[in-house]
Amino acid sequence: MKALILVDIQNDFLPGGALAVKHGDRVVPVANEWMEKYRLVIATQDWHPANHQSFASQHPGKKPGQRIMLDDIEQVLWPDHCVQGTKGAEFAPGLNLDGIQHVIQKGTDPRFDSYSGFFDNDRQHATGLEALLREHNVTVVHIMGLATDYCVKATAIDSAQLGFETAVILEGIRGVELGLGDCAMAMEQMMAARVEMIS
Ligand code: VGL
Ligand code: ZN
Repeated sequence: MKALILVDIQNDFLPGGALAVKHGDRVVPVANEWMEKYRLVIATQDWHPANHQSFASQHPGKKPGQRIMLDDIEQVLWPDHCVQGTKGAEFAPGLNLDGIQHVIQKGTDPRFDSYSGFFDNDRQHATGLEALLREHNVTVVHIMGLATDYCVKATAIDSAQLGFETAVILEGIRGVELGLGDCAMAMEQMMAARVEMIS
């Protein structure tokens, strides 16, 4: 069984959103097209409480893009984004929600960020995505969405490390590129983790 995972295709990651990814909206038609080829489609949803510790607003004097140590893990600080119940946290307009069977929410604990759809960044809490895939006897996982250099990368590497045959859909990803070369580096890191690139 193969599954398609749509990573964080949400308003705040689209142009005009709080944490806009350049051309992020272009992954929407790609998702709608690829969805049709899978019997199991799962969307992850970045779903933060308003006091989430990845928000620069929670750290007086800090600005988005700066880094701090959070429980011994380096954390990039972000603008407030994907706050539970807000428009920014909703899935992108035009995304075919009828084609999605399950939604996995992540980043819900104010203390920990969760780039991967599988685990918190501290790797102490599973989101339930692995259990869901095992329940459906999934062996092959295809991944697309936002953002290449954060949540797509983390989800793909975890998927491969958990033993799923994992591929990323090239035309279906876009990155934040906070630093020049971040997306290229993310591609290298995914390939080093045995993630395939397909199109
Ligand atoms: C993401 C930064 C913060 C992502 C989520 O979906 O890639 N990036 N939260
Ligand atoms: Zn987030």
